[in-house]
Amino acid sequence: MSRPQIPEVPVAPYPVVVPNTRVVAGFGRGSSSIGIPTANVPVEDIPAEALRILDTGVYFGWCKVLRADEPAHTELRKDGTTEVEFSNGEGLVQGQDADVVLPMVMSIGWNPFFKNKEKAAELHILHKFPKNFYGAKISFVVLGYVRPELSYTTLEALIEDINLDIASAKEYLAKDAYVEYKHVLN
Ligand code: ADP
Ligand code: RBF
Ligand code: MG
Repeated sequence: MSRPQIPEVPVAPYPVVVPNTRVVAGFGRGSSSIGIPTANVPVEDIPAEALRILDTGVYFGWCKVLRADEPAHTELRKDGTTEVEFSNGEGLVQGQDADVVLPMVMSIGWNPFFKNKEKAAELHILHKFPKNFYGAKISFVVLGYVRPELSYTTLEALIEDINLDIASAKEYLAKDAYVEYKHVLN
C-alpha cells in the first residue's frame, strides 16, 4: 500500500484531544496473537465530535496513563471467555509509566483482519510497562493520520504494517512541532 504523506507539522483537524477515558478489556489478541498489546478504550467514551474526525484508520500522537484510585478486581471479557485482572494501574511507577506523556499509535475500526463485529479504539503505547494496567485512566491527543485500516491475507503482513506505523509515529513525534503538543496532556 502506498502510505499517505504525514505533514511536517500537525495540521487541522488535529490536534484531537480525548481526555479522561479508561482502559478496558478487548479480546486479548493484541499481546497473544500479534505480540503488540493495545490499551482498548470504550468507543462510547470518545466525544462524538472527536469520533467524526477519527473515522476508522490508524493514527498517532501522545497519551498519558493515570492510576485509578479503585480497588483491584476482575472483569469478564466481553465474549465471556476469560477473567481479566483490573489492577487500575497499581504497580506503574509515577513519572515513569504513569502520569507521564508517552508516544502512541492508535487503531480505530472494525479490525477487518479479525472480522470484529464491534468498533474498537485501541492504543499501542511505545513504552515498556512493568505490568498490565486494565482499569487505569488514559488521556490522549491525536496529531495525525497514518493510513486506512486494512484486511490482510496473513497475520505477518498485519504485523509488518503495524511496525511501519510505529516507525512513522516515532519519526514524526521526534519533530519539534509534534513534541510541542505533549503539553496538552499536562
Ligand atoms: P485486550 O484485547 O484486552 O486489549 P491486549 O492483548 O491488547 O488485550 O493487551 C492489552 C493490555 O496490555 C492493555 O490493556 C494494557 O493493560 C497492557 N499493556 C502492556 N504494555 C502495553 C503497551 N505498551 N501499550 C498498550 N497496552 C499495554
Ligand atoms: N487490524 C486490522 O484488521 N487492520 C489494520 O489495518 C490494523 N491496523 C492496526 C494498526 C495499529 C497501529 C494497531 C495498534 C492495531 C491495528 N489493527 C489492525 C488492530 C489489530 O487487529 C488489533 O490490535 C488486534 O486485533 C488486537 O486487538
Ligand atoms: Mg487491546
